[in-house]
Amino acid sequence: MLHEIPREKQLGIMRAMLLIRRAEEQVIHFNEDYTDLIRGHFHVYIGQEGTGASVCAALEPEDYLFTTHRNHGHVIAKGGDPKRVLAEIIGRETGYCRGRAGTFHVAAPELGILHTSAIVGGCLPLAAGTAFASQVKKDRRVTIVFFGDGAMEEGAFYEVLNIAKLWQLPLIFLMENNYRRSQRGLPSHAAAELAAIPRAFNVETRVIDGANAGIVYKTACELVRRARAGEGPFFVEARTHLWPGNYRALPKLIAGETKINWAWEPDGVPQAARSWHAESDPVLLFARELLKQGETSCAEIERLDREVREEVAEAARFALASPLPDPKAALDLDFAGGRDN
Ligand SMILES: Cc1ncc(C[n+]2csc(CCOP(=O)(O)OP(=O)(O)O)c2C)c(N)n1
Ligand SMILES: [Mg+2]
Repeated sequence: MLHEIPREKQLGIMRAMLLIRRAEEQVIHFNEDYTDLIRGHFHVYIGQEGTGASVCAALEPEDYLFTTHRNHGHVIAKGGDPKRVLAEIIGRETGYCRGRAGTFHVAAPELGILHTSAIVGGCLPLAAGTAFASQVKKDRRVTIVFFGDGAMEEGAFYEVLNIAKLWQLPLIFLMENNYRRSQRGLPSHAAAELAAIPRAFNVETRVIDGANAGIVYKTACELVRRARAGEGPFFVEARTHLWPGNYRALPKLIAGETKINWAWEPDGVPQAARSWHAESDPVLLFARELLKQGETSCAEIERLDREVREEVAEAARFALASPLPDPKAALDLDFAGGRDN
């Protein structure tokens, strides 16, 4: 699989995955090491990096991306500056949305991320809108909408799936199935197989291992190319195993920060998360794949990780040193054009 992906691309995906992992660990530190830095609860993308990083590596900068309450990883993967992402998460004026959006709604129009909604399924109709605009304008931009398995319980999902197929929109539905809902023990969907639903709407559908970055990248390249050529829409179900620190709405580093050498020295993984890191951690799985392929050494991967850690530490310093928005300006951005309009 990996031999089909240029080495520079492989290392770019590894770097993006590490950047997301280290940034999300920092977000958890923001919550655990400080008081009231993050107001309310939050979600992290740990465990799903193989999907977001690899899909975004197949996109062009001008392509549109929509995401969810679990958005930090997608914004970074689309080229987001970790400084501005972390600053937004802790509500600072230097954040992508000038501190007004916070952890749940990080959006960056300059990266093709026009809006982020924490309403489950909330971005699906908006994604159909940009895909329709691209079709009308013939600008060859593709829209990708990330959402969780839970969004397939929402009515908007079915309307968008239907109209996207009828109008053959350049839209890719990227459903990240982390089985979080079913872990509560209650069935949350009547369908035996979620992928059967888009198939019933005659939407070409792939079910892939979302923790296998190589497979995700290859699938995304093909579908993005075909969506750009007018063959869309497409549906992808990317399956991952829920990171055990993620179960509740206040994620915890139950095994501490990930050590990259666990990829080749698995005995070091603490018992609390041993089986997950050994079998399901997309970052460690991809590092292992690179090593197996033989063109990348442990030292190179460690160097990449060190660089990324420094970048995230610098981003955290930037975010913490940034000012909160001026309370008097709270209403300034309510309406396009300012409060006088
Ligand atoms: C319309 C709506 N209903 C309920 C919620 C509360 N809620 C937040 S996350 C979540 C679970 C969503 O599951 P999924 O879409 O699979 O995302 P995951 O957290 O598993 O990544 C729910 C029900 C919400 N934000 N919006
Ligand atoms: Mg889910």
